[in-house]
Amino acid sequence: MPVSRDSYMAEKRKIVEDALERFLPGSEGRYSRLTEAMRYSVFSGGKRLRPILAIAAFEIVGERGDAVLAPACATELIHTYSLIHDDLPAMDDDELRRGRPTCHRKFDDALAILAGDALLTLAFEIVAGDTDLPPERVRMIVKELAGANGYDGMLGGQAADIAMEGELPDIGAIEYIHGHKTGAPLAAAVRVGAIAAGAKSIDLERLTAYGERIGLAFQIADDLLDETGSASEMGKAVGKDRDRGKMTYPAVVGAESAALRAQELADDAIQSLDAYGERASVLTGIARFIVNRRN
Ligand code: GRG
Repeated sequence: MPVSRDSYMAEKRKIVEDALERFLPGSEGRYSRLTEAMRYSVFSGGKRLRPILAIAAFEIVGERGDAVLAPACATELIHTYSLIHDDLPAMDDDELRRGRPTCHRKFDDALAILAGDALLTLAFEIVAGDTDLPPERVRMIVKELAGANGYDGMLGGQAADIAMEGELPDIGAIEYIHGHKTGAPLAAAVRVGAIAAGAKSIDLERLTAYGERIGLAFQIADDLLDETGSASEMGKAVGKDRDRGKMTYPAVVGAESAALRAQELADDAIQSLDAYGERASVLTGIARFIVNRRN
């Protein structure tokens, strides 16, 4: 019987929370304010979508067990760092994240910068220190995470996003921004799970196609939620993208076409996994979750 997506996500979320607890330093010692700030942002109720995707990719390739946990948690640490820095006054200047004061509001700007940096570096430390995986897989995972989140991935997308604020709508620009800023880290989460499992190139190809499509769908859904969602459900301010003249999918093609495009991408993502039959039920369910979520 296919596993229910919701129970799978809840079970893996708990496993990820416990593993993050083991990987994160405690809040004692001389630098306790720093570790407190790191813990504050990591343990603030995120969906843990990226590590869950990594685990699901690891499992679809036929592996089970804890060897995926360090790379999976690394994706969440990098994600949390990006949220902390994105909320800073020099970026989006947000007061609320996941329904709580943002890291710099709770602590201060300097500590938020340092906490983000510390989470980014910790991500690589836990992957490199992973003795459960063969060294060649560790090397590939480090390269994957660095590439997808670096200048030609998330950071390049963010830089383009800032540079294009207030410019005329342009579908090519928006797909570049979304594909790099959000799509690349999400696709990398899927890929590191597959790499940890020693995936053959055909599996990696299928899962990459899935990851890239859900990555783009995720950001379109997020753009739509920014227009139609509520601040209480989202746990952060909404409507800011339009106010700032951000280049979003609904701003370029309209809300209706954007919603259709997100569903179409989810369908294409699911189709990339046809070869796995019922084994793909969890990843199929996650693709649907990504476009139908309320936060
Ligand atoms: C400033 C380092 C830096 C990067 C900027 C990825 C990014 C680029 C910034 C993070 C904020 C942002 C607008 C990301 C786009 C993707 C997105 C909507 C993230 C929220 O992800 P969820 O919904 O959040 O998975 P939770 O709270 O569930 O973890």
